[in-house]
Amino acid sequence: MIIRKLDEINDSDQDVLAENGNWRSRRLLLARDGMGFSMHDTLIYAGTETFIHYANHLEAVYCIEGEGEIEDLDNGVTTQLQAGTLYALNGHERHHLRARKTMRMVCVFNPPVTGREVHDENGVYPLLKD
Ligand code: 9YT
Repeated sequence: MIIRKLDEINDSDQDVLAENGNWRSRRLLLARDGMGFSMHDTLIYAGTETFIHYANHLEAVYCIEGEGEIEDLDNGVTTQLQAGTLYALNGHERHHLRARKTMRMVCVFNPPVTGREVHDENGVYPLLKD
């Protein structure tokens, strides 16, 4: 069994800040943990807009604090996000993520991220090997 506490992830090498400062991702479970998915406790900072395209991953995101919106650019649909809302990018949708109040999200990735991924210039996480 694996036990993790956010306190031990904070400020470790599993605590990743986006290069543009828009988000911070505390990566609780990674590829090397062998679960088949990774799980992150992520903060999306108030007032930010981030273009994202997970071309190589499926991601489910459950908002537990804050508020904002996701604009699905492939389908032209904008959805308001608040505590209790989940979105799952089962079609690798290109999207804009905007936070009005800092949002805390539980994010699950399949395949799992290995640890240090940040978005490239196309909003994509590369597929990395362990
Ligand atoms: C919700 C979202 O995609 N935020 C960007 C960071 C990412 N979820 C991560 O690596 O935790």
